[in-house]
Amino acid sequence: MTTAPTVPASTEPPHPVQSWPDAFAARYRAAGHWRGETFGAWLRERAETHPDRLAVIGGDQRWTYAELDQRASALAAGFLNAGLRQGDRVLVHMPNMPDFIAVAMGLFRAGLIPVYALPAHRITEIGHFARGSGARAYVAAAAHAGFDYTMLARALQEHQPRVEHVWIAEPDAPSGASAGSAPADPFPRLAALYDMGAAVPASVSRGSDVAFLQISGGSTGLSKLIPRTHDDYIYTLRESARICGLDADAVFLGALPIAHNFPMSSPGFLGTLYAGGRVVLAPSPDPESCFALVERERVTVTSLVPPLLLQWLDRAPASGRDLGSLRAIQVGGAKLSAEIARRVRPTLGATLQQVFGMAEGLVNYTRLDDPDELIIHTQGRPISPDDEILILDDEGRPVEPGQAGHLLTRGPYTIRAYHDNPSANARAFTDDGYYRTGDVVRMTPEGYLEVQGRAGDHINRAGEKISAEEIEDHLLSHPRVFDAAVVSVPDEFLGERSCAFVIPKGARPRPAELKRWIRARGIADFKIPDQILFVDAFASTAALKVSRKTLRAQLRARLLEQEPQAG
Ligand code: OOB
Repeated sequence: MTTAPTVPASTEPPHPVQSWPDAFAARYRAAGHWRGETFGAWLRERAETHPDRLAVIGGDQRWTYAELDQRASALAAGFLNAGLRQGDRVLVHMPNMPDFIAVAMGLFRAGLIPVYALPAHRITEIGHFARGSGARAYVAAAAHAGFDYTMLARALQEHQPRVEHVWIAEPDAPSGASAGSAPADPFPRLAALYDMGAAVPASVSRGSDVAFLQISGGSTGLSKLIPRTHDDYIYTLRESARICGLDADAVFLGALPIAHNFPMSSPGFLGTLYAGGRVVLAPSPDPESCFALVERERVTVTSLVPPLLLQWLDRAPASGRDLGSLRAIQVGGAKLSAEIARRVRPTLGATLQQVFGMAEGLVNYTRLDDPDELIIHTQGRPISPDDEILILDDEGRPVEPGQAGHLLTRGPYTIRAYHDNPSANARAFTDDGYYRTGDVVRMTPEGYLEVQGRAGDHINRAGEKISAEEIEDHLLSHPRVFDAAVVSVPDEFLGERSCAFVIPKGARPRPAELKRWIRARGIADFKIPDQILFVDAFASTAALKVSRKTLRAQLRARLLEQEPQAG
């Protein structure tokens, strides 16, 4: 498989590559899955076919396809004029705002490679992504949800001098606000690039090129970088839009952070634009602001995580808003209980679609016309006839039909390797290219998957994935922590929450102090343990050496025994 040609050599970290063996690539092309389309080219094509149709709505912005295309070109030109070169990686750290979409499309157009961080990420995570990707630039919102990203930008440049360029996007100035006053930070404004000339081609990439790096849920240790190609990702957009019935009349509400794979591409904002529909961006996922947008913009589809769905279900009846335009509510990211699933149609008047996917690739959907039983009880079936699914027991043998086992998969849009990470690759992929998802599933006679849980040590907190190991490392950095083990605990609202067992060194610190300590290390808030319990020692067993995995399982069992109603 080929790579983009123009990255200057030697001191550069490896350019992201994504390679399927030739025979597979040939098969996916012959099947028409991979068509050599690129993001830059299809946006231009849409802008030429229906220039005046609305594409993106957010804050006080309403952009047509022609405008989005023009902004993408201006940003592409601006990034290249500043000295970035095709193949360079650019960290994108923005909440749901129209500029996010213009930046993503502008980077694609220039052949630059976005690395998507979530708005909740802080300097530790951003530094990690910058190192891992070798990013040369950082594009962020000025501030969001009370956090100042320009401070983060300063810290990032201090620690990662390779990040030469920073651009800051200002959200809409509230009317009468300090428009025109000089910003307190020294960084150039993204908006200034919109004035640049737009003499760039619609696309400089090939279908087989890596289009962007997505981040993994981080099941062990720190998040890994996931290289996705134009070919493979556009295939999922095309098929997701078809499976979800999106066309030019679709109005998609981006309620979850659109940097996440689910609202990005399943079918998400990209699938909606691919289908010629309209994307509405909610600044926050809270039901009230979302309901107002649904009513005003006649939203037809949105994607939610289970705890958010629960809030929507609780608040919709008394909201006084007209939600009658909603046709489908997609729910994914974490397991949805059947009891809640049942309430969707009667309460929201829309069809539930369960979505079980992962940033590494495989996405499963229940189909809109499936019988209720499948929609309520399963997490759907794969997008593609060429998605290969294995369900294996602990010894690696296929389970009997209908039994639960470890899910492994490969196919036309599931990666074969993480970016530049041999040890993670050795763990996560089999020799014949299957990705070990870490999920435990069973398959119904209809070929639908039911997620039973996770084999690994990560916590799925309302769809946000937390690696136990990563948080233990932060705890262990505290001078009064001797040892720590982080486990998941069932939670009625969040699905799972995190609990840290800590053996103190000398005087026991207060839980609040430990939480402050971890927060001060600059990590996403959702990773801070919900609960901290002090113990004198970890459960001892006959084994002299207990693996952390076993230890976590023991501690979790003990906690559940002691606190059956935990939550
Ligand atoms: C999505 O992507 P990630 O990469 O944040 O997380 C993937 C993991 C899966 O391996 C599974 O453990 C869990 O999230 N998960 C679900 C689920 N959807 C994802 N567990 C149970 N039920 C579901 N419906 O979360 C993601 C990516 C694309 C589309 C949808 C979700």
